[in-house]
Amino acid sequence: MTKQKLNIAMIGSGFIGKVHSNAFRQVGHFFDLPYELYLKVICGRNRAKLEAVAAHWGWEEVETDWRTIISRKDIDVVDIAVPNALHAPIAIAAAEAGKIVLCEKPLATSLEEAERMAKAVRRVPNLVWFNYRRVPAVAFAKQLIDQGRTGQPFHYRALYLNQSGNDPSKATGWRYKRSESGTGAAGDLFSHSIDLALYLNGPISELTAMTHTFAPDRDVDDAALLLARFSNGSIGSFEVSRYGVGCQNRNTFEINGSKGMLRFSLEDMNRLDFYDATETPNLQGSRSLMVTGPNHPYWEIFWKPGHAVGYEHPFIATLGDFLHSMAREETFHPNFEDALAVQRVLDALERSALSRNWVRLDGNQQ
Ligand code: SOE
Repeated sequence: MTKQKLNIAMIGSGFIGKVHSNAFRQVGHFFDLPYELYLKVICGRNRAKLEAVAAHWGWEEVETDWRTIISRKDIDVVDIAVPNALHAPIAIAAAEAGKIVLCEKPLATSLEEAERMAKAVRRVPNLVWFNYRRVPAVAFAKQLIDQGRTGQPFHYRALYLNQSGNDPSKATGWRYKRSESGTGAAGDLFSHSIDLALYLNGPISELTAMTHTFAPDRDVDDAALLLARFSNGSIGSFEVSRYGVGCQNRNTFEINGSKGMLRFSLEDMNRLDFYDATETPNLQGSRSLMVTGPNHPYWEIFWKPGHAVGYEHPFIATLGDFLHSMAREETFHPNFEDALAVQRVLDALERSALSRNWVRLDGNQQ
C-alpha cells in the first residue's frame, strides 16, 4: 500500500531544531509509520547556518522567510522551533493555511496569545513538544497512577533546575530577554513541570508563587517557587531555577499517595522509583525499576530490555504517536489545548508573584 507523503517545513535551526531534525529522521526507523516523511525545507534567518544544518540533517531546501513557507502549497507540516515570541504569528498563519502544526513549548508569551493559538488550530492536527511525557519511565508512572497503585494522592513535588543563568556565556541568548521569550525560567522550565503535573496529577485549583531575578539587568525571572492545591485534594510544591548550580538538567517529580510513592529524575531517566505501601511491612521499601521493558511503555519500539534510552527518544515517541493518532483521526495529547492549560498556570503564577496573593484557577486545565 502506498503511504501518504508529508512534506515537512521546520522553522528554526538551533538546539531544538537539531532535536526535531533527528526525530523526523529517526521516527520511521522505530515506528511503522502510516506516512512517508520528507524533510523538505528548513527555515531561519542565517542562510549560511541553514545550509550547514540542511546538509548535516538532510533538509532538501533552505528558506529565510517563514511567510513563504506558509504560502507554499506543497508543505503539509509546519514545525515551529524558534524563540517563543514567534510561535503565535507562525502557528496562527500555518493553521489558517490548513497546515498540520507542531510547536515548541512554552506555547506562547502570554495567555491571550495562547488562547488565540489554541482557537486557530482547532481544525488542524496539532502537537506541542512537551517531550517528557513520553520518557518511558514517566509514561509508566502515569500507568501506575491510573491503575490506582499510588492510591489517594497527598503530595506532588517537582524540581526543574539548571545552572545556565550562572554561566555568562549562556545567559545572553533569547531565553533571557522578555521581548523574545515572554518569561524566563517560568516558561522555559516550569512549563515542563506544570505539564507533567497536570498530566500525572490533574488540574490545579489554586496557587501562590514567587519569582526572583538574580541578574541585575535581566527583565525575566531566573527562578520561581510555587505552592499549589490540586482539584484531587493533594497539595504541590514546585521549584525551578537557572541558578541551580550543580544541576545541568534536573527535572524531577515525586508523588506520595495512600498506597505508594513514585519518584523520577531525568538525570537517571531510565529509572522510576516505586514504593508499594500495600506490601507486608517487612517487605516495604523503595524499588528502583529499570523502565526499559519487558512490558514498559515503548519497550518494543526502542531497544531490548536493559538497553537505555536517551534525551532524543521521547521526541521520537511523541512524533510517532502523533502520526499514528492523526492517521486514526484521533485527538493527540499534548496538543495546543494542553499547552493552553499550562499557560493558564504560568499566567496565574505571574499574577500571584506580582500581587503576592493566592490565585484561583477555574480547573479548566485538561
Ligand atoms: C534549556 O533550558 C532547555 O533546552 C529547555 O528549553 C528545554 O525545554 C529543556 O528540555 C532542556 O533545557
